[in-house]
Amino acid sequence: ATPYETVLVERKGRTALLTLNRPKALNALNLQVMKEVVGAAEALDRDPEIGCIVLTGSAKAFAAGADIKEMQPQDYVDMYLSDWFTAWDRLGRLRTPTVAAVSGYALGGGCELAMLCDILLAADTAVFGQPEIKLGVIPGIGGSQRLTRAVGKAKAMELCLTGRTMDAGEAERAGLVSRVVPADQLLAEALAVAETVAGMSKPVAMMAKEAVDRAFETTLAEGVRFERRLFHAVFATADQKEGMAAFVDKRPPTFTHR
Ligand code: CO8
Repeated sequence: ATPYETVLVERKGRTALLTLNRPKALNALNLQVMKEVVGAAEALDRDPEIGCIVLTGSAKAFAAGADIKEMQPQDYVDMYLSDWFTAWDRLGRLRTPTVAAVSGYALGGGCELAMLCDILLAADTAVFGQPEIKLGVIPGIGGSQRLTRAVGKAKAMELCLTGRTMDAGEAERAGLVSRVVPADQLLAEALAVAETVAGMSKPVAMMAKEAVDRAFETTLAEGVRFERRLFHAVFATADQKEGMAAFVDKRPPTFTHR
């Protein structure tokens, strides 16, 4: 039995599936959802038997944003003292690869939550946007930064200033999502991607994730240096020996995640 009310946790082999479960509020992200999703994800992140984490919502809504009703009465000092939403940052610091499977609305905090994941798969029904400005606020979980890095300034500015949403096709063309799949195949596809990732050497997958993430944090020369150090380091793993031996022997590798 899962100890959480707003997120369901399932394990399928080396893959874990987190399903947001606040259907009446279209998975609006209140503080309870934040605490539970981040708590569940961090517990899975520490588990060596888990190689990839999938995060999904419902068919209608991945998440329709931060909970507007919860935020409405807050004032500046409330928000500042509690450092409102700071725990979401921890989701971006997980070391295990993550996949967001987005169907329906991914608006505001929902779009930001999807962008905190490593691989973003969209159903053809997905709708992305940062409509906060229509409520008199701005993105608060990294949207102005991650959307701009993902789709470039022109589109990010338009979305953040007008609140216009993007459908799945536009999101794919803009580089926000890696692929669009028919809605009824989204979960199966996301789990298949996760199983593929989880079947790789865990330490090597973690290093690949770290290396790609570094591209957003540093200069090209420093990023390449960082990659080169990790590349050299993978030769200390048993899985590099196994992966290359398997290729030479023309057989599938059996990684031990060491
Ligand atoms: N917060 C709270 N409740 C919500 C939210 C939300 N973001 N979205 C939907 N709900 C609730 C509705 O109030 C409604 O509840 P009830 O049945 O009690 O009236 C229920 O979910 C169903 O919603 P609708 O009836 O509106 O469903 P529709 O199918 O008619 O419309 C929409 C779906 C278009 C998604 C619509 O619900 C909508 O526009 N939602 C709000 C989208 C939005 O503006 N999101 C951005 C929120 S702000 C944010 O995410 C970032 C703020 C950053 C703060 C940072 C602080 C540090």
